[in-house]
Amino acid sequence: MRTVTKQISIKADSGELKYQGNIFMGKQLDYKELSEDEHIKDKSDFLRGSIKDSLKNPLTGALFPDDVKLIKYHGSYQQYDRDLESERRQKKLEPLYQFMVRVRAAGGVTSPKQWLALDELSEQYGNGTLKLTTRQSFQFHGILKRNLKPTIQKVNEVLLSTLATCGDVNRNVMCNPNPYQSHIHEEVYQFAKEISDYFLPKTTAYHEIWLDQEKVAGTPDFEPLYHQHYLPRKFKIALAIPPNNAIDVFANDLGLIAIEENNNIAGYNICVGGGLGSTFGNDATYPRLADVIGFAPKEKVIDVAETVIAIQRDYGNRSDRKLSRLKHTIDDRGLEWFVAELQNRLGWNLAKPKSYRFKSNGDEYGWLKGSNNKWFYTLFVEHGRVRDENDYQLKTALREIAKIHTGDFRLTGNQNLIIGNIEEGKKQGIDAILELYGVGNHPKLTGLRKSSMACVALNTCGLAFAEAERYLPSLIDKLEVIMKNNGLEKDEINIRMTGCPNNCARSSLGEIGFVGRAIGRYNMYLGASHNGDRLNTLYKEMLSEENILEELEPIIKAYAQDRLGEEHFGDFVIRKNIVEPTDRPIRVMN
Ligand code: SRM
Ligand code: SF4
Repeated sequence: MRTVTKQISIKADSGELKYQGNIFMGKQLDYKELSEDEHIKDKSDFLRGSIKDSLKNPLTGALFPDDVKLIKYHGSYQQYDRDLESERRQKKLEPLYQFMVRVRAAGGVTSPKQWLALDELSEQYGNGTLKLTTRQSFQFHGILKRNLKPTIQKVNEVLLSTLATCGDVNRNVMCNPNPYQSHIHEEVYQFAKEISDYFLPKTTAYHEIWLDQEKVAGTPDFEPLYHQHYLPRKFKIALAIPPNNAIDVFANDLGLIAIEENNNIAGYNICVGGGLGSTFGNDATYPRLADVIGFAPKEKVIDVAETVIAIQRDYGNRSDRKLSRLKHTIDDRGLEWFVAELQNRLGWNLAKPKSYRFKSNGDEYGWLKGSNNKWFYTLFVEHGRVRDENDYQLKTALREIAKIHTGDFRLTGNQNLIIGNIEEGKKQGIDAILELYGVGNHPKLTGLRKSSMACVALNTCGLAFAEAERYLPSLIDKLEVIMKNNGLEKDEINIRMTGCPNNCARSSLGEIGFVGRAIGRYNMYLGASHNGDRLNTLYKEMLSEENILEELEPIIKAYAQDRLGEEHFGDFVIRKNIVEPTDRPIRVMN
C-alpha cells in the first residue's frame, strides 16, 4: 500500500488559475495487484475510452471490450437477447447485441412531460416497455447500438440523465416517496437531489460523447472526489423517512434515516456498509445490512457522505471486485476503525443515533391525501414492467394520465408508481382513465402479490441463472390458492425473487426470498423482518416449483393457525424455529 499524490493545476475557461498543487490520490495497492477494471479506468482518459469509435464500428452490434465496461458509467449495459442465444449460434450469427439504458431520477420523481418522453423513447428505440427499477430509476431494454446516442440525447433534452446510473461511482440516490407526509418529503427529496448532483462525476466525457459538446482546450479533467480511478466499486445512497422504509435504507452503502423533530428534519442517522450481493460458493461474499453509527445535523450530512465515500475510495479493495464494496472495507478493518477514521477526517464526532421506528418496507396502495391537500395514487406495477397486456392497458393509461396531469410521477423502491400531487379537480379524470384502461385495481391484487418484487433476470440480464420477473407472477398464482385456503388472502407477506445472488430485488430482505440457482431451481430463504431491518436465512436449496409449494404449504397453514396477534410471517418462522435468525444483525452504536 502506498500513498499517492499528484501535481495538478486547474484553470477556468477564462484562463484564470483556480488551483495549483498536490492532490491526494489515495492509498493505492501496487499496480500489478489491481483488477482489470482498474487498468481500464486508468487508461480511459476519464471515462472516454474508445466509446466514440465503438459506436461508429459497423461490423458488429457490440462495443470494443474495454468500452463495454466504460459505457456503464454513461448509464448503459451491453446485453444480448438470451432467448435467441442458441438459435443465433446455430445460424452462426453473433448474439443479438442490444443495450439497456438506465435513467437517473433522484428519489424517482419525474414530471408528466418527462414521463411522456420516456414512454415515447421506449416505443421508438426500446422493446416497447418501460422498467421501473428497485432503485427508483427507469430502464429501457433492447436498444440497438445505432440508437444509443439518440436515446441518450432525448433523455437529456427533457432534463434527465443517464450519467453515473451504473459504474464505480455514486448511483441514483433513493428517497421514499411518502405521499402522506408531503412537507417532509419535499425537504428530503430536495436533499436527495442535492446529494445526487453533488456526487456526479465531473468529467466532461459524457457531454462530449453523447451530447456533442466540445471539450474546452486547456481544461484538464479533474475529479475532486473520485480522482482518476473512481471508486473501487459501485456506491449507493438512500434516504428514508420513518415509519416508511420502502427504499430499504439498510441495503445501501450509506443509508440516511431522516429524524423529524417539531415537524422538521433535524438531521439524519448515519448507516454504513449495506450491500446484498454475494456469489455462490464464495464464502467471503455475503449480504450485509448497514450499521447505524450515529447522528449528524442536516447541514453536516453532505460532509459526512463525502468523507465516507473518500474513505471507501482510499481503502476499498481494488484487486478483487467481489470484495470491494464498502461492507468489505468495514468488515476487513472493523466498524470501530471505520468510525474513528470518519471522525478523524471530519474533525468532529457524530452524536449518538436518535431513535426511529420503521413499520414496513412495502407500499400503501390506492388514494391518499397528502398534508398539502393534494391527492396521491399508488399504483401496483407488477415487477415494475410498464406495458399493455390484453385488457390491462397500463402503458396507455399512464400516457393518457401524463397528458392531463399537472403533478408528478414518483417511482417507489418496490417497483411501483405513485401518481403524485394531483389537484382536487383532476382526481376524477385520472380515476376515469385508470378505470377505462382496466388498471384502477390490478385484477389479481392480493396481499401477497402486492408485496412481491422480482428482478429483471432473463431474457436481458447476462448474470441470471434463472427466471424472476417472468416467473414470479405465476408462482404467486399458485401460492395465492394456499393463502386463500388459509384465510390469508389479504395478508401482506413480502416475497421477493432474483435470478441470481446479486440480489437486485433485495431477496435477502424478503420474508420469503428466492434466489435462482439454475433454470427452474431456487434457493428459498425465510425470516426477514417486515420492515427491512433483518436479513433472511437459507431454508432449503435447489427447490423446483413443486418443492416450493410442498415446503411452503404447511408453513403458511401453521402461520394462519398459530401466529400471535399481528405477528408478521418473517417473525413467525423464527419464533417457531423454522429457520435460525440471521447471524448478521444490524449493529447500532451507542
Ligand atoms: Fe442490480 C448487476 C439490474 C438493483 C445488486 N443489476 C445488475 C445488472 C446490471 C447485470 C449486469 O451487471 O450485467 C442487472 C441488469 C439487468 C437488466 O437486464 O436490466 C441489474 N439491479 C438491477 C435492477 C434493474 C433490478 C430491477 O429489476 O429493478 C435494479 C436497478 C437499480 C437502479 O435503478 O440503479 C438493480 N442491484 C440492485 C440492488 C437493489 C438496491 O440497490 O437496492 C442490488 C442489491 C444491493 C447492492 O447493491 O448490494 C443490486 N446488481 C447488483 C449486483 C451485486 C453487487 C455486489 O456488490 O455484489 C450486480 C453485479 C455486479 O455489480 O457485479 C448487479
Ligand atoms: Fe440479473 Fe441477478 Fe440482478 Fe436479477 S439479481 S437482475 S439475475 S444480476
